[in-house]
Amino acid sequence: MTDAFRSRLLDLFHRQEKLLATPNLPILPDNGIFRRYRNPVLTAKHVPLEWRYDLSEETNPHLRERIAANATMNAGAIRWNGKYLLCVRVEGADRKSFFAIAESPNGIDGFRFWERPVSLPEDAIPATNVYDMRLTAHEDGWIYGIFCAERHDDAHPEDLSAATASAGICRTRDFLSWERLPDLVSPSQQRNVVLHPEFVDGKYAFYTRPQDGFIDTGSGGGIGWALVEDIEHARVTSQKIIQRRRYHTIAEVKNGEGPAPIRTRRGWLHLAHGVRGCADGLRYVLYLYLTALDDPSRVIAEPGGYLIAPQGEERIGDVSNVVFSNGWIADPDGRVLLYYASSDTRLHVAETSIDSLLDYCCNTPPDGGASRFSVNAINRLIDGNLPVLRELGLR
Ligand code: M1P
Repeated sequence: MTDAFRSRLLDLFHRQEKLLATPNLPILPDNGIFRRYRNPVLTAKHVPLEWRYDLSEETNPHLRERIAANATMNAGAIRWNGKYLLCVRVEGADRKSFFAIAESPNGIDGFRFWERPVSLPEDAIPATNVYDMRLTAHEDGWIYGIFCAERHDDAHPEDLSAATASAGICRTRDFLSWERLPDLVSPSQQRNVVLHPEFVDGKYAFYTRPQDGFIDTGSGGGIGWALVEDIEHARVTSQKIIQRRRYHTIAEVKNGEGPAPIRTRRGWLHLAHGVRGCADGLRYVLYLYLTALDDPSRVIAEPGGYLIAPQGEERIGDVSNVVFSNGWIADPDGRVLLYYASSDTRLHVAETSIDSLLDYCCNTPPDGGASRFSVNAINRLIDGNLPVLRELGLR
């Protein structure tokens, strides 16, 4: 190996090691509900060099990048053997996404990819693109990954952008070997499908997102709920909408379940994304809702507005003005790490707790549906606050 080659190779590695070892610090003060961290937890620059470069001087004497990584985003998340694992959507420069496991000792920094990306077995009809895996540790003992499998829609051979979206299903016990089950059979296209962690009435329960086309949810209505008898031949026979899209809300155009919900003392805590249209295109934000413990499809609290919206550099990327989440981890002590991607480009963490999220869910006024109800809610808050401020001589 020539000195020049060795020196460039070591330089590349040392630079990446420095990035991977950078401590992540909270941005303070926070809003009392969740705190952001200064650095993304994963970017395209975190993808191992041996996945991107040919490190042989013979075949790549100038040590040029051969297979570029474009983005690290929309990750499923789980705590496993005391470690924080992310099943990351890595997207190459060729626009193909695949899954790769990254691990951290604390969930905030130090994420490193495992040796190789996930080798996912195919369904009967191979997919062109796979993305956005939701991980569910199910009470049946398996860890399931539900993801979007995208294929060209051959009903429209002339239209190169015509595609279909369906829910792919796989399962694992060690994140190394994956069993592929047949895709969810559904009367409509599906994206953002999530498996509930417990049996409901003895059946597997799915959060669905019926859609008329690959992009349009159209008559789909919102986030659905479907019970399925057999996970090995999963079929949606009926689904009801539990989270509707509504006019002039953060989820007017579409919405979708985020990660699998978390069981809490007050109900199932859900994270979802809502999408609205504006002159600038689509804007994706994250919101919470709570459902009943005895019926995870019955909404019992629905705070108005968003929990997290893109801010600062998060607003810019491949698909700008987007935050998206399909992974969070609840620690035994109640800490919650919420992983969200910004603008389909990079992955961040927000730190919060079950208590904060429940308090937010149950004490944020619901969306009243019109400006006058927003003003009424603010006036009620002011009525309660004025005596406090007067007592302190601040008003
Ligand atoms: O580009 C924003 C997001 O768009 C899709 O979400 P939805 O189906 O709700 O529009 C997904 O493809 C997601 O991966 C992406 O982040």
